[in-house]
Amino acid sequence: MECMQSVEWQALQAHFESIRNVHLRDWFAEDPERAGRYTLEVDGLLLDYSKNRIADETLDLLTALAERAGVAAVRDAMFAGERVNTTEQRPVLHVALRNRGGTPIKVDGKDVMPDIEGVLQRMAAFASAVRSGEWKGYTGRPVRNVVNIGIGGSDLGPAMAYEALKPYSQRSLTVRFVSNVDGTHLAEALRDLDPAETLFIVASKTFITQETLTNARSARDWLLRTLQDDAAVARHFVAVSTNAERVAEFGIDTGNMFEFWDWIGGRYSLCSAIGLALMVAIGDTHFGAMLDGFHAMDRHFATAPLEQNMPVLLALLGIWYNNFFGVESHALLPYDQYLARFPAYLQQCDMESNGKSIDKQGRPVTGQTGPLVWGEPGTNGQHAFYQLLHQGTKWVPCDFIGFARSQNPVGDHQDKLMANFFAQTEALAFGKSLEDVLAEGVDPELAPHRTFEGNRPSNTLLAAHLTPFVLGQLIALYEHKVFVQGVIWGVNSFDQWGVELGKVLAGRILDELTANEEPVLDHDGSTNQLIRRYRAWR
Ligand code: G6Q
Repeated sequence: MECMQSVEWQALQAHFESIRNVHLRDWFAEDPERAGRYTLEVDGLLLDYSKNRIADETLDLLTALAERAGVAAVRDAMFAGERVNTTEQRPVLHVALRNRGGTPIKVDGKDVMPDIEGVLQRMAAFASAVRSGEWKGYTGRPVRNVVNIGIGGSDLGPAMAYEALKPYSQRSLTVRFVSNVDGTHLAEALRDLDPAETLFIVASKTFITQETLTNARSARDWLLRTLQDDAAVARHFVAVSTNAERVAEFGIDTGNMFEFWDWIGGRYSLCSAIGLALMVAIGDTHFGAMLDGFHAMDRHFATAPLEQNMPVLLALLGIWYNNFFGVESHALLPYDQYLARFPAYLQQCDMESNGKSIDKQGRPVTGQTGPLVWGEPGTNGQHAFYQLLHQGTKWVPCDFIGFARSQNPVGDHQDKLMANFFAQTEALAFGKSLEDVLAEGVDPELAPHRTFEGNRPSNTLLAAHLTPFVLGQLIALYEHKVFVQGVIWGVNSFDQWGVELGKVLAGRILDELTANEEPVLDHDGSTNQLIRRYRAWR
């Protein structure tokens, strides 16, 4: 029987009815130990989850649900290389990419670690050659610009991590990421670059993705317009892919290809060769430190008891709000400008993984699955959408992510940033009652507008400093959170048939947009009309 029909689920439903109206103010007033008890620290990453609408019993019941779902067994199966991606019959082994302990991990009886380590070594040698200037372009000049061409899972990870770890990057290199098939993206990325000093990394697992191949072809044309010799391509293009045949067909020497494997999902591929642009930017030592952070969280996830397991806790809290309180979204609010792309990255990780309505057995699920995930860095968001977070009719559970020390200790900026960080979680949880507002002498007519009901939950993740290690921990934390939720909802978190659909549909319409003769259109009336208008205006 699926989890959402289980007695554990029903027990949670009953418990929910009994505590749904309890206010965080009361819970904190009753229990001075609450904050300490609901805090977990793993390798320098602290999670304070006390500002959640939970009691001890909630956690016990949620843990029982995780046990019922077999979270530990499915987790162990994933780590052991079993085919937990059931609809594609593949193992799911992003954890092998950062398996720093060197223990063997087998797929069909073969240890995958030597291949993984071999590619990491090739990446490191290449990154070092580019960084030192030893890798020369076709005219003998060193590389000064690196442009990663990829989309979705082959873009968001390295693009986000490059932004996050910019202070660790070699600043003499310009590193850019081009994903959108909108020609503007490529044009703006290349407009001030010199082809003789520019290296393209074409990152595509399948090497058939329309956007990436279109951008890569146009990049090659741009290069050859100046360098005028096909032989230049070998010095200015490398590929990251699972598909050597297609890479060769495109005209990139497979000697310049960095391999990965079909048991790495696109959105889980940052630690594979997909991270090459990042490694070139920050060097293999910092890249290795990031892998260490991933690995530390992997070990914690694999070994800590469920009730003290950080990814499991985040997953269960998410389920508590999503499935029992009926909230629809989840906000990620990093108080660090370098994490500006972190919400977008995790949006893919979460929404592509658990945005499913059919369970692993092929039946419609009976309850809500993945939430809408969104967010922006603070404090910017405070001057924009936080109004709804504080006083809207719907509420949004939030994860606040902050650091004690800034990468750029300018004056008192960091203390001001973090004062806002702490104040927001406090205000969301405790609000401001009508009596308090009136006691401040506010006009009674205005007082309701200035009242905050509070009881809006949040998690706080705090670390000393945003290092490569901490970034690895944070990403692995959310990857495993999403995994645990997928297990409990009974969906396969590792396929993406909804994404495949777009890849097919666009092909047909493209022919209709570009046909010389007026095409016979048999879409719906709206689509037909829009295509005709586009053809007229194009
Ligand atoms: C990720 C998705 C998707 C994918 C892109 C790019 O999990 O499958 O975002 O990464 O569609 O695919 P390629 O790497 O094959 O070009």
